[in-house]
Amino acid sequence: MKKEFLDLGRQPIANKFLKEDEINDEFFFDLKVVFDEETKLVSMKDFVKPDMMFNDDYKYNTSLSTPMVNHFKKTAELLKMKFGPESVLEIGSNDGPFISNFPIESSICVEPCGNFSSKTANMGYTSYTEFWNTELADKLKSDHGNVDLIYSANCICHIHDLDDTFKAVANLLSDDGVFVFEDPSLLSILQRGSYDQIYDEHPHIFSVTALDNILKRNGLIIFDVDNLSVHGGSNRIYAKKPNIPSANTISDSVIQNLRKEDDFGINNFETYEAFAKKVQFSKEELLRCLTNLRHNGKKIMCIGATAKSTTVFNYCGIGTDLIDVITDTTIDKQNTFAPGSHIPVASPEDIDMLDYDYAYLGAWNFKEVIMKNQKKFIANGGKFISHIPKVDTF
Ligand code: JHZ
Repeated sequence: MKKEFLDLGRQPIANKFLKEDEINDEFFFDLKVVFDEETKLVSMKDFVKPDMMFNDDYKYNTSLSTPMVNHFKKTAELLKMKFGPESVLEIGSNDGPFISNFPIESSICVEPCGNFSSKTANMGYTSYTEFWNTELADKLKSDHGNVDLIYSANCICHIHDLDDTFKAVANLLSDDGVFVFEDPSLLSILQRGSYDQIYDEHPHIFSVTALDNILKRNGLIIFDVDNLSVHGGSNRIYAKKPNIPSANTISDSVIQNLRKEDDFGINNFETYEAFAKKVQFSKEELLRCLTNLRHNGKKIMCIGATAKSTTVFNYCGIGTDLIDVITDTTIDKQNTFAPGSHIPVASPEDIDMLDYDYAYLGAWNFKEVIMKNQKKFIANGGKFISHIPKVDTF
């Protein structure tokens, strides 16, 4: 039932920023993308073993991103107001920007990366350094009882076995509890052509349509959907147990999102074939743009050593021949080499932006913040390059 539509070539572990002695011993896999005719789910054809990506060396540190910290604070306030939960569990709590808005005594963190679960543990939260699955849910239920709010951001789409994931949630959730999770939206990705949101950590890219199908068969139903602007367009899904008296009726947003996706063609394989053509064109245009600038003697760097930029650089074959250096505010990514492309990653403080003519936006999702911070570069004639929504300089 699974039909392949996109081949993004050989890719490394997207967040595995390398020390010099790791460069010659890198793991690569074939990144192909498939569409499941039955559930309408878009997934990677072959998955990478979770512990190769999520371990004590994991580099994506949410609290270092001010816009995301603000996002999680607002989300926590909204969920408290809407549901007033007495107990909370976060799946994939990273270093705690969401859970830190809830009381220590009634909140639980699940996070497989020990470098981050130790941070929430040090803050006082009960933290399990584990992957989410039915076994862990059973253990949590016997240790703590049912939970009123289970929340997860940019994590559920990282888990291979969705049936097991949702069964585990349904088992642990209180009868009138809510499961709220947000991940990048397939519709936004198709509309923007942001193929770079596909990498090892995202074995699935969610549409509301596919989630509706898969949640239902695991004892949960969607009762509300928020369309968010974070990460280039995400969906926040609200799910609950069916047939249980609850104040939460089904919102119009569910039907509206299903209809919007159907109108766009999310249920048709042809939509994905058209997307694959758009991706190929984007690659050719980006290479043309960077190569022309280089031939004209321009110096190009990149802002944001993102997982997304790993996909772009490896799919397009971009290395130090086109981009000299990447800057990133995450200390653990600094003084490393980007996966696959081996472009050096530096602290923004160590790079004089006035030495560069162009900055490629590795973190195009933070375009406004980045441009606001680069007034001197812009005043000096510096320009930006992005491939989203189409390859362009500005
Ligand atoms: P950002 C991560 O993807 C990985 P990435 C993960 N798998 C996921 O699902 C998504 O997030 C949602 C830096 N930066 O958030 C900080 C600057 O250097 O787009 C970050 O390293 N200067 C969990 O990696 C990176 O850019 C700046 O001014 O694609 C942004 O990473 C700003 C604003 C950020 O996620």
